[in-house]
Amino acid sequence: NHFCVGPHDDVAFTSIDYAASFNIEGKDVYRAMFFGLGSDGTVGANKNTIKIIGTETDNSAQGYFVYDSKKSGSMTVSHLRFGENQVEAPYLINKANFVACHNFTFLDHYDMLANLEDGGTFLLTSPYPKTKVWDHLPAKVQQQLIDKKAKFYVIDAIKLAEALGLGARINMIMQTAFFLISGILKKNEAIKAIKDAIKKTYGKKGDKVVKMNYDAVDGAVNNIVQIKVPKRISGHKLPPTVPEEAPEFVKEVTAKMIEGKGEELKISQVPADGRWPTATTQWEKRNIAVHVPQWDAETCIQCGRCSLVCPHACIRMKIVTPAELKAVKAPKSFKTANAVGKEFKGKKFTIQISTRDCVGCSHCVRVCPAMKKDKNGKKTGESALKMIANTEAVTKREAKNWDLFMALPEMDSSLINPASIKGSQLKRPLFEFSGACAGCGETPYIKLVTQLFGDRMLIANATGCSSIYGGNLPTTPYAKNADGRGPAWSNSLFEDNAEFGLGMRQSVNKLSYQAAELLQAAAAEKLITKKFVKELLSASQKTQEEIEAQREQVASLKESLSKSSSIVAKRLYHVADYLVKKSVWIFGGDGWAYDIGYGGLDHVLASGENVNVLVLDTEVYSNTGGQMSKSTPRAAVAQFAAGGKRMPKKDMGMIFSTYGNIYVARVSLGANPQQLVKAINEAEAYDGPSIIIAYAHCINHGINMATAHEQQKKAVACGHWPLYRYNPLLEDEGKNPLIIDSKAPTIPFAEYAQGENRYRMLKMANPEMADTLMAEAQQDVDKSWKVLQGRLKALEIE
Ligand SMILES: Cc1ncc(C[n+]2csc(CCOP(=O)(O)OP(=O)(O)O)c2C)c(N)n1
Ligand code: SF4
Ligand code: SF4
Ligand code: SF4
Repeated sequence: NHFCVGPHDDVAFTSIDYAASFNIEGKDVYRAMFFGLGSDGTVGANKNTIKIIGTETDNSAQGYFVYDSKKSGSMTVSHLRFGENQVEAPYLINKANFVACHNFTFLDHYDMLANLEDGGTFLLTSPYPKTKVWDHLPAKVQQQLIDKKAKFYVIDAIKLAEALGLGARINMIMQTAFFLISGILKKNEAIKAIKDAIKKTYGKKGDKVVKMNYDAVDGAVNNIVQIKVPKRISGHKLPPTVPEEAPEFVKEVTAKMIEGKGEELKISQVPADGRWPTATTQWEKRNIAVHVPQWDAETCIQCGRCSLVCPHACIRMKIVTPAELKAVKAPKSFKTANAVGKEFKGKKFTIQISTRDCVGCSHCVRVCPAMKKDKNGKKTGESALKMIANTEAVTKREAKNWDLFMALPEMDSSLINPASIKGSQLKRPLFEFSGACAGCGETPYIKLVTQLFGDRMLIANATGCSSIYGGNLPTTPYAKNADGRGPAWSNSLFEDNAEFGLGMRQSVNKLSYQAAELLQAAAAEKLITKKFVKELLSASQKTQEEIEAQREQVASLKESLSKSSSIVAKRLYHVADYLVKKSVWIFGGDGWAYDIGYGGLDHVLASGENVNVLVLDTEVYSNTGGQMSKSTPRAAVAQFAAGGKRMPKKDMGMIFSTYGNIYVARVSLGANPQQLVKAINEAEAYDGPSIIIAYAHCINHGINMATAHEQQKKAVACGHWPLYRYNPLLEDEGKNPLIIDSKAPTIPFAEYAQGENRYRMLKMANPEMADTLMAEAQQDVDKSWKVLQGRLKALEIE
């Protein structure tokens, strides 16, 4: 009656003991475990392996796949069993014949050989040559290999995949290596079966993709190396999961979950009310990038673009005084340059990369406009940032430099203009190191909003990618500044998010009205002066300095209230913080905004309340694998639109701009970052509802993510994504409220579309339909530009 198996229930005491090594498998069962890096294709490859073995042999097969909710870059563990008889084992593998590690850095973090049985096989992808690999293993792993008399194989799958143009997708190489080493199928049979599976899986993506994967199979055959396990222990000690200086909760609870041992936690260790500490991604340091950027201080023009586009907040900038640098004992490897700009005269500018949080997407490098010059003053092809190998030496050096950078003081906000790219990037992001896909198009927008308003913002987040990487476990990316201030974040449902945000706004309003009333009552009781009440209630809180000034006033109010035993003083003390202006944001994807949450969104925007909506428009339901939404453009292939979408994209910005009292902006980070920063500042400053619709590239578009910003430029250049701002305040000033921020289309829609597999796929599958839809999509673009121009004219003030 009311028992549980697994969780350690020290609250209601319902757990019962079980034997962790319990095993009902027959002797014929072969057990293999694969430790992959999220989105490297390991899980997909293992699903194919099951199909191959299930169809090509008389074996039965079983697979369990374990992974967390990070969109990519975390560890996935595949548990595969094969047997001559029916495999019936409804639990994870605890003794494996074969263990494969698809990422070398995992060895420092996860005890994957604990499950290898004596005499079993260990396959490792390693960047080191045969003669050197042993000495790079942690001592614990060396000892396990020796004690278990393991057979040890290595392959440099990453180098091979890169040479073949597969980037980080090492799945085919590792899958082939598994078949060759395990001997489950004869070599030739295995190769043929894998290639047949490749054709089935990637056929739709075109011959080039199929050929690359065939080459990966052949490459694997020639590159697997067996290493005789030496007797000597020469490796390093395992680093702690999180550093000593991490908070207690992180050391006790988060670290266990990072290690993949969350089931060992006691129920009493988990927060009872569902509130989870923020700012914990900083302790994770996944160090998963194969390549990381390196900054050239001399070439840099200090524009801030690299920091703005980084989806993971790993590249940051600061301006400090030489004395501040001296105070933290900056070594030579800590690079600085003289700060550009009159206001920063005599100061030093620095850019720092957290290489252990970087995911190697290369966006920062690709947007850097500063070109290095050769001796003759001629521009070389290299910018102020370049990708270099993320070696142990780089990790060590940059880890130290990062700590030092973080110890430097934050910028004085009175010296920066937050409405400029550079100014916004001199502010600390309060959303960092999320588990979004490498190069995600959504996260830079969120990060920017937190840089501008994070110390006083509340976020209602719709379900979607942003709720997953935003409220992830084991760690959460919303962070705090040195004063402990950061965004308060919550996710309700997909369908009620706008209303959820409206509720936050109304609660904040109510609490600040209460504070205002109590201020009057406190003055009546002579706890404070009437003058002080007036100052608090009439304070302008438009700039960061004014906000800081109001915070100081509130702090002194609380100080005087704390000395009083009056009921009014006690009540006011608890709501006094609401005298500081709060910024309420509502985040969500297009599936939420255009479709499922549209009714609520319309209601909330029409309410006139001061809420800010940010739509992260990937033009599909990204989190669930790319289903069509009303934002999906005509001609694009998506799930539920396998033959290409036949209807045009809904123009939500235009719809909301007809209300007249809603601030509406359409933005694209890649195409016009300055307009983006301006729009976000304007939307927040507008004392009413605002909506920003942001173009967000996504892996579901089938693009080379490294070139995503070039693709964003084309989306604007072809007229698919015109940039504009509709600001009702301008009308009050006697001006046209609509400002179009992009030029008339300069390239055809097809030129943009051909850069994305979501459009190309249809051309391969059904060329006639593709041509028809493409022509119609061009008409859509032409028409919407005409409508926009017409509206601009119609709104002109006579
Ligand atoms: C009512 C409801 N239907 C379906 C789902 C499943 N679901 C979760 S996230 C998601 C997709 C979200 O897509 P979008 O709003 O475009 O955000 P994105 O993932 O693209 O950022 C879906 C369908 C859900 N959580 N609730
Ligand atoms: S490579 Fe990507 S993740 Fe790394 S710093 Fe540059 S933009 Fe950020
Ligand atoms: S984008 Fe290039 S030039 Fe601009 S701040 Fe970054 S490194 Fe410097
Ligand atoms: S929006 Fe796309 S790129 Fe970003 S995390 Fe979601 S699936 Fe990945």
